[in-house]
Order: sequence, then C-alpha cells, then structure tokens
Amino acid sequence: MAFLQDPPQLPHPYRSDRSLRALLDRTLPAERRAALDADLDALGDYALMAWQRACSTTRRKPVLTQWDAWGQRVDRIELTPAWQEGAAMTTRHAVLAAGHADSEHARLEEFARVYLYHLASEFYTCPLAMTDGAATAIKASGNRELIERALPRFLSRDASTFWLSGQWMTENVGGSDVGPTETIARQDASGQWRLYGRKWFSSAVVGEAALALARPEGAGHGGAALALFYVETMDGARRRPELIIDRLKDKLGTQELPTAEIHLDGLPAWPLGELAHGVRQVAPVLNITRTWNAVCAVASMARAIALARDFAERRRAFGRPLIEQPLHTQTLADMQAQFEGAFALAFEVAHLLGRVEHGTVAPHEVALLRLLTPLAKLWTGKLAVQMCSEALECFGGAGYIEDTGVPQLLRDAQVYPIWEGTTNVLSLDSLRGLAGDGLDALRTACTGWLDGNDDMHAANAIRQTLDVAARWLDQHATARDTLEAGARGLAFTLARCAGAALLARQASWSSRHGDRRPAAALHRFVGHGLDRLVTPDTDNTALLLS
Ligand code: MFK
Repeated sequence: MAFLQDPPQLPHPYRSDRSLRALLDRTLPAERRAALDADLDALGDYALMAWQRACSTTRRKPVLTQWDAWGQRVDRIELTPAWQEGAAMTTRHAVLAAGHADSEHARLEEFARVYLYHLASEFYTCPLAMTDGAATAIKASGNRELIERALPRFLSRDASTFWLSGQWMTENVGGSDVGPTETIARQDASGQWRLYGRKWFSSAVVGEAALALARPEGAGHGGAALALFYVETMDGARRRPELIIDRLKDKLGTQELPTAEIHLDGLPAWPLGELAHGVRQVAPVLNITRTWNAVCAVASMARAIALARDFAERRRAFGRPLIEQPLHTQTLADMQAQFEGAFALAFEVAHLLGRVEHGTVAPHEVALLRLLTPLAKLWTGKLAVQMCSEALECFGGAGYIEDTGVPQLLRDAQVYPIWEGTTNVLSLDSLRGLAGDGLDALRTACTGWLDGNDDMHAANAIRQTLDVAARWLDQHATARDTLEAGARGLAFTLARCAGAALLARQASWSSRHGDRRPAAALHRFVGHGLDRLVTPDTDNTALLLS
C-alpha cells in the first residue's frame, strides 16, 4: 500500500484553547463565567463543523446578478452557506448583543464569542464589526431617533429582526485619507438628505443599513467639513433603487465576503449629529472595528498553530515525527509564545473597552485604551500574516495546496494589516494616542500587570525597554518628520512591551493555578527582544529612493 498522509485534525476550538479558557477563568466572576460556557461551546462546535465542511466541499464565492431575465436591474447577491447562517448564529449566540449588555465584562464576553466564531463565519465578522461600530457611534451621538430606530435591530437576538450595518468611507480618491471624500449630501425639496457618489470598498453591501461619510453640499474642502450619515438600504424586501451595486471585488483573500463597489444616486440619509467633523464622529466605529480586527487576527493565529501543532504529531520525516525534531519544535514554540503575547494584548483591549464604557476604570485607563487600540491592531495584523505563513511552511508542500484548507489562512490573514487602517496609518494613530498621557498610562499599567510576577528578567526587560522608548520619544518629540518616520518601530516596541507585561499578569495567575505554560511563553517571548526602535536616517532614505 502506498504511503498516505493523515490530514491534520482541528481540536475543538473552545475546549482545547487554554489561553481563552485561562483568561476567562481569571477575569470573570464565577457566575458570569459559567453562564458564558454554553455559547462558547456551541460556537466551538460550529467552528469545528465549518472547518470540516470547508475541507470536504468545493469553496464558493458570492455571486452578483445585476439584471434579471426581463431586463430589470436586481443587484441580487447569492451568498455562501456560512453567510446564509450568519444572522442566525449571531443572534442565537448574542455575538453582538453580548457586547452591549450592562456589565463591564460585556465586551470581553462579546469578543470571546467573536474569537471563536470568526473563521467559521467566513468573515461575516467584518460586517458584524461594522454593525457593532455603528451601534457604538449612534449611541455616542446621542441621536434618540436613530438610537430607537437602529439599535434594537443591530443588537437583536432574533434573526428575523436583525440588521447588518456597513461603514462606507473608502472612495476611489482614498481609503486612508478620507479628507477628499467626493460623496455629496444634498437636501431635497422636502428637507430630506440624500447621498450622491461612489464608494469603492463596501464590505457590508448585503446589510440593511450603513454609516457613510459625505460632504454636505456647499461645505468646504477637507476632512473637517465632512458629515456622518445613517442610511438604510432596503425598501421592504427590495434593495432601494438609489443604491446601485457596480461590481463585486476580486480579492486576494476573504473571498466569501461580498465586498462591492457601489454608487449612491440620491439614497435617503440622516445625519448622526452636527453637519461637520464626520471623522471625529466615525472614530468610535474605527476603534471598535480595530478591536475586532485584533481579536480576529489572533483567532487566525490560534487556528494556524492548532493545525500546525496537530500535523507535527502526524507527519514523520527523517525517521521520526516532526514533533520530535528539535528545530521544528523551536519553530512551534516561538509561534506559541508570540501568539500568547498578542492574545493577551488583543483581549486586554476588548476588556478595557467594556470597562471604559461602564466607567469602572482608573483615570489613566482611558488614555491607555486610546493608545492600546491602534497598537493591538497594528501588531496583531502583521503577526497574523507572519504566523500563517510560518504555519503553511510547517506543512511543507501540502501547505501550498489549496484543498488542504491551509493556504486560505494566509490569504485571508493578509487583510488584517490592510483594512481598518494600514500598519503605517495605525502607527501614526498611535502617535495621537501618545500625545498627552498615553505613555505614562502605559507605564503605570505595565507596573500593575507585572506586580507579583517572579520572572525578574522579563520585568526588567519590559521596564528598561519602556525607559528607552520614553527617551526616544522625548528626543524626537519636536522633530515631526523623524517622529513619524520612526513611528512604526516605536509602535511595535510599545505593543510588544504591553503584550509581554500582560502575559506576565496571566503567567502569575496560571502559575498559581498549576500551569507554568504562560510563564514559559513569557520567557521565550521576551527572549526575542522587545525593542524595535529605529531612528531613521532621512538622508540615507532620500538617497536610496532617488
Ligand atoms: C474581521 C475583522 C473586522 C474588521 C472590519 C473591517 C472593515 C473593513 C472595511 C474598511 O477597511 S473601511 C475603511 C477603514 N478606513 C480607515 O480605517 C481609515 C484609515 N485612516 C485613518 O484612520 C486616518 O487616521 C483618519 C481618516 C482618521 C485621518 O483623518 P483626518 O481627518 O486627517 O484626522 P485628524 O484631523 O487627525 O482627526 C480628526 C478627528 O478625529 C480628531 O479629533 P478632533 O476633531 O476632536 O481634533 C482626531 O483626534 C479624531 N480621531 C482620528 N482617529 C481617531 C480619532 N479619535 C479617536 N480614535 C481614533 N482612532
């Protein structure tokens, strides 16, 4: 009989995830912890089923039909199975609703669900993230009419009343810089606002609502003159004729996600608040979706490691299983250590978000959340690509073969550093977070997280690196170009320090409960160094690029 390789088996994504379980055991009051278990277990079951389904069926993409047989414009999108199941899964397990419950733990409980649901959902989590952001921005706007109209839909626990919301910002002219937005908002004779323009990257076009940036007619140029509008896309069962789907995007990854180019030809719209400062008003959406991005990026890492780890037991080479090969085990252990640091940071942002929303934080923690949100997004986004690439390599040639299900991990992961702000845009945003008290807030927080940890080497490395970063920042604070040119190195340094200190906090707790693995992860993580600071040599850069 010729040799046949055992395919990798995915362990149960919830029951086997010691990082998630330990985090929830440490953080949640016992009653809440117990109440959460059924939803997480069910989402883990669904994730397992979805992986098996993906491995045993031909992958499908959404299909746009623009015209029916009789020449009628219909813009109908046929969705993949996971997308068809999205509303039912979301509402049944309160994936969104949980985050808006009246508890400081609500966001943590929401993001535990997101983490388990994400890959199985085939990035249905993308419009869910935007719906969550829209709910948060509408709440923040204080607009009672919209709160009463949209929130019961967005946070519904009944699939028949649930609405998805998009976030329409990106246009041909820009995705990072939305200041030149060309979409115009014009009032008709009855005083109703209507939107006219093209949106170039609309990931939730199948949703029932959206938040859109537009320039009120007659307003000036630039970002400050933009306003934020709420729109609805459906008129009963039919898509509104003022919303035209031009085409679906052909993307590197996230191919089940029906991202569209659309144009708006008078779509009715309602301003959230004042008719200016739309970027400021959309900022809650950005920060929420960036938190989703970070949690979803660590979910991809967890999946990559779980598959690579399982395969290492099944695959033999050079006379022994991969798991017994010294260099292969180093690779897996490094992946695990990096993952644990990134996981700690992504979930700290999630938990902190809920605590800030419920006013149960210390004074420095508001600034801390502002800083950690872009740091978590930029670091986990990049790391997910690196880690999924490494995982493909752990499978050798099989990792490059589409129907093993493994390559999709890498193609999908490449979106994390791009959407919701690229690594550079997020690095610059972290400078906004550092203005004022950001760095002091991080140092205070790290001191608290390190309290009681017995790994003095790690604690010293974190403190020293934060000192070096503080000096670097002081030195370049007034040289804006150098500061911006070095912002990425600074951001990665701070993200790694935060991840390490948070991992130390988890390691202290886990060690007390008999599990030394997070302590081992901390040791290895810090061993790879925390400092990524660079002071760019601008003369050299100019020469090199000339
Ligand atoms: C599966 C995971 C789910 C993920 C969902 C994925 C959805 C995918 C679809 C997309 O990708 S949608 C496109 C996403 N686009 C972006 O994320 C935009 C990226 N660009 C930025 O973030 C720029 O930094 C930004 C557009 C915000 C810059 O705009 P401006 O107008 O040049 O910024 P400015 O003047 O510095 O800031 C305007 C105001 O907003 C300021 O407040 P004030 O008016 O009070 O001074 C800023 O402080 C505030 N602001 C900006 N970013 C903020 C913020 N406030 C809080 N948090 C932030 N992050």
